Amino acid sequence: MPATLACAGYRLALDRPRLMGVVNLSSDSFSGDGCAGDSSRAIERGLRLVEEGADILDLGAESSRPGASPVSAEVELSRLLPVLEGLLPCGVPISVDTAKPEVMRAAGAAGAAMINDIQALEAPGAMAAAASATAALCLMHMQGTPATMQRQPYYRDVVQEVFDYLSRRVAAALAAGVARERLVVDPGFGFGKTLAHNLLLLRHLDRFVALGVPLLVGISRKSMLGAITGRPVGERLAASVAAAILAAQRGAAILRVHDVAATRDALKVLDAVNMEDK
Ligand code: HH2
Repeated sequence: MPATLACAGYRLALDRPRLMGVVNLSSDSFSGDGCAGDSSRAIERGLRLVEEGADILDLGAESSRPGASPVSAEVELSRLLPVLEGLLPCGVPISVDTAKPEVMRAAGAAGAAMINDIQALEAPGAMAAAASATAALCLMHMQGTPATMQRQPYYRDVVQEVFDYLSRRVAAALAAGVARERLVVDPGFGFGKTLAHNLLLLRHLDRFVALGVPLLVGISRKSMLGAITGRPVGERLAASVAAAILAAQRGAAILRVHDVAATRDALKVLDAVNMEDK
């Protein structure tokens, strides 16, 4: 397993779990903190997350919440580029959450250090667009599309099926000429999965380490936490932090979170406990 992730001009050391802070630029993000076309507010949020300890920032201009409607590449880019440009000097790699090859190309040219694709580079032209750059690539599993994914997710063996899918996408990326040190995989919590599926994936997360590339996990504020705690999205901080720590203990290398400061503190406790073992 690579000990660092190659992200364009950055090399991200993965000797301990890293935090990816979410900056949502859409108007309908499920998490309730979308910066909807307000670039200055988004840049301010990004800078605050870096101050709080984010190791990467993830900019998303198209909501992937269940039932969300897609936006055009033009709209995505008009939301992304000013924020990406404003955050480039912040000192951490900037990831762009997109599935569109034209957005990948433009974001890469503008300095994005990671492409985070919830469709695992399945869109026509996406693999070629991503392979031709030097940004890190996150390949995520999803069953269906955001518009339909929560209607009736079905698996015979969710852990094995997600594992096999990610294994095929890693092989496809390597065959397209992507260096292994640029790859990250993500089981895609909440993307075409019931609560039972999500819990099985989290319980057996350590199995994904065998894929030989770092694991990224995003559970922060998601509806599975609402289903477990009965709390609305604005009150899921404690549950989100607990889920992040459980994922880190099972091998997650990068945690995608909305609440960086709180998760950072919890990771410090985990680090301190793990140090005692060494
Ligand atoms: N989850 C969301 C979006 N992008 N990318 C990865 N790799 N993993 C995830 O779990 C993931 C993701 C959904 O969360 P959010 O961006 O906060 O909401 P929305 O898509 O509604 O803006």
